[in-house]
Amino acid sequence: MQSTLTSKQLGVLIKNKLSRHYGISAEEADRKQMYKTCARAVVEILSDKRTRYYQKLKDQEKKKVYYLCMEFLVGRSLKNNLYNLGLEKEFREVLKEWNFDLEELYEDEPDAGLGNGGLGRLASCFMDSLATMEYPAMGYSICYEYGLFKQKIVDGWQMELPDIWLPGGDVWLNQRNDLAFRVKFNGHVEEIWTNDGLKTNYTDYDEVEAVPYDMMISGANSEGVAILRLWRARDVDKFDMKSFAKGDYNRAMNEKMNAELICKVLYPSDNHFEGKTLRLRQQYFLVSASIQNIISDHLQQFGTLDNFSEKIAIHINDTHPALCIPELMRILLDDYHYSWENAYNMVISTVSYTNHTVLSEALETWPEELIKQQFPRIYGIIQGMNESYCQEMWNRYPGEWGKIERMAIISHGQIRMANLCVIGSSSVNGVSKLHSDILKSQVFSDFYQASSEKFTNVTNGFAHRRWICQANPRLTRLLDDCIGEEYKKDGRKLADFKRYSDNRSILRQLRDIKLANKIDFSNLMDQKGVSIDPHSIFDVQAKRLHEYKRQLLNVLKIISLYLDLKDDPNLVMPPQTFLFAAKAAPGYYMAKEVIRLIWHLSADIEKDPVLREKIRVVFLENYCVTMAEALMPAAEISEQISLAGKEASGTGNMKMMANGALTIGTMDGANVEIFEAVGNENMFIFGMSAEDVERKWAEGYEASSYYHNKEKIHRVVESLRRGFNGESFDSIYRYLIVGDFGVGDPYMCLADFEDYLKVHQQLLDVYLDQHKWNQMSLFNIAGAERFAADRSIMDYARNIWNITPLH
Ligand code: 26M
Repeated sequence: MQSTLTSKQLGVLIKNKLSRHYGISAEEADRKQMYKTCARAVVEILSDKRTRYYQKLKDQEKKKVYYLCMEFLVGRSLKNNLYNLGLEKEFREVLKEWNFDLEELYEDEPDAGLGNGGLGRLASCFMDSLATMEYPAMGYSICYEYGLFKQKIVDGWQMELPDIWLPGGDVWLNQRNDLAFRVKFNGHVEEIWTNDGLKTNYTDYDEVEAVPYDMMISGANSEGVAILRLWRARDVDKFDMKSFAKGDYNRAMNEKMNAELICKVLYPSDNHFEGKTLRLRQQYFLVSASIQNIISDHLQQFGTLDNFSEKIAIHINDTHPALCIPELMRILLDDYHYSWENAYNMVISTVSYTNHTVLSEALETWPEELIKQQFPRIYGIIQGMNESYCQEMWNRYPGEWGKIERMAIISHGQIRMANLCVIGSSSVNGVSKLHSDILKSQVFSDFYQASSEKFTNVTNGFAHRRWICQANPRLTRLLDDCIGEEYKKDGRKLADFKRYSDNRSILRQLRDIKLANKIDFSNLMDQKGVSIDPHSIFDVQAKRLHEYKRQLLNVLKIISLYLDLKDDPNLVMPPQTFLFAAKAAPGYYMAKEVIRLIWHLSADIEKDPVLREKIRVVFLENYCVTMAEALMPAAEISEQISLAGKEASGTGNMKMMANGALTIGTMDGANVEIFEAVGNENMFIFGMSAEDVERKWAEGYEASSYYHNKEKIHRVVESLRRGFNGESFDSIYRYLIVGDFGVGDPYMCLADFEDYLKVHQQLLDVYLDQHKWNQMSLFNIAGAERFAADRSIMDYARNIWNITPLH
């Protein structure tokens, strides 16, 4: 149901808000004031809609899912909500009367960047689907005061600046003081015998108040509104009056600072674990507040917890919220006096877990001592779970110590969060077919043998209404004309677009649309002082910077072309622009070196008037959701070149294909399923498979032998030592050839290099055949049908959460 609000009513709503908040008329308002006012008007419309929806939800007493995630990469909200409410036209009209341009107002909204990359963006795409399809659901996360840092590049070096999003982003948040909970840290636990048996007594703890800030997310063309509940930490009035009276203001305020530190900033590492105490406190803070909230809501509705797991599913997105398992145990045991066995069964049947990475450096393991010191009661429960699980395995696999040790939650003084998740939940899934297979055969093979029924796959998806309909209106109009609008509700219908694969007029329109989007993007970059030729091929690699994603392999390819052109400036080559967008974790040396290499290579090429006619390299600063929304529709080549077996799924790959880009990539993550969807003839696959990679490691991989024996590789690697734009990249040369501990090139760039070059050349040849290229592009758009997040969510709902939409 779209909102039925006339332009006139809307005008009144906006005028009232302007007068209430600023005491001004619409004619007097500036753009920032008008943006905030429109946002407030949307919030009011959403609140009414939510009230109706929540009544329906309550009446139907359906099972609900709670999605716990340390990150939600929301991006902007105004456009998304107006689109989903079906009110864009009305807003545009009203604003025009006062000489405001809605598109310009959109630009005034800061991104809510409460996430690092794929994991957080996936969570946000899922909220859109949950709301649209009217599943009873709620998301929980932390309201970081600073989201992911803003990136600036100075002379090739990445600089990190704080992301100040709340002034401007705060209009979307509704503070709910009435729903605050207290989270306890530190202190001591004693066990005491009472008449009712053994009791635990928790004393000397510190308390922090968790206050929810709700963000409403409208479903598209539906009655649904999803709530993303973001917790902020507030000091529990511990103001030290004594110190204050003595004039020691710092000490008087001290406690407050500590509490509020918890939600100060998002940790900026992606796929890399660092055992920082504050991060652990953030995780427990999220988990404890959310579980208390879930339990209190459930009790309010049903008056008992006996039906808890029938009515509630709790999903943990990666291991970061894993402590919700012992936290739920704790409450069931200590506050509601369930037996250990009953509590254990209730927890397992409620919780499900998604794994997002197989990288060993990303696996969370926390020192036992730290957990014990921070949350002594939780520690005791983890110990109990560990003992009972090991006992069970001991009975099943007597004498198999090695196996039991691998499956234990606690080992060598470390608590392994992934094992806790697998043991404490009823479902474990990977995020693409290949990734889920690797979980079963490698990462969790012991668990898979013991409880194969727990393991399943749910391939990722993306919010196609956001990433096609909103981001690419030109393509959307063409799709609407060709296949009708049904695909907006049912992504599967995108497949109907295949019918137009021989229609020359449609294929030409596809090319025109791409060019127009490229021109838009070039103009946008022009405003930022970056000049891009919209008539060159847009070859895009946009994702977090990580060794396994192999931005370096892409650079080596570009250097190879660069050297070819230096050797023969008359070489015929269609003009290409290589666009990179990536943030590196601030402490990640090699990632920052790769950014520096890209930057200096770019500067080097810019200085050569002949070269830059053919190849240009552009590093796009500060990649974020809003930039991605402009970039995806303009991309022609999608670089998905991770070392096979390492990228759990990828989701940028899906967004680019849906916008008509062709993929050059390895058989990794969801690329494998893209390949199934479009076939070999519509994709450029190269390099080793995950199995080849395993075999190569087993045989012994020597990067230096590639360097010494392959001429093209030698030439490219040598050029790193000579350097670009006057800067040597000996660090990268050493990384590739010498290695830190004797392992050079740990992500096998050199092993895949020649095949990559060859396939890139094939791609350029195809590009010259415009008809063929457009046809391939069309097959990719149609093939994206299976990657709608709606489909992922239906998979979760049916196979894992056991929930159904409201009716
Ligand atoms: C861990 C500890 C401390 C601070 C941060 C982290 C951390 C944060 C994010 C670790 C991993 C994080 O994200 C992992 C991630 O984004 N994985 C990606 O998930 C996507 C969605 O499933 C997949 O498409 C990508 O392949 C996968 O890399």
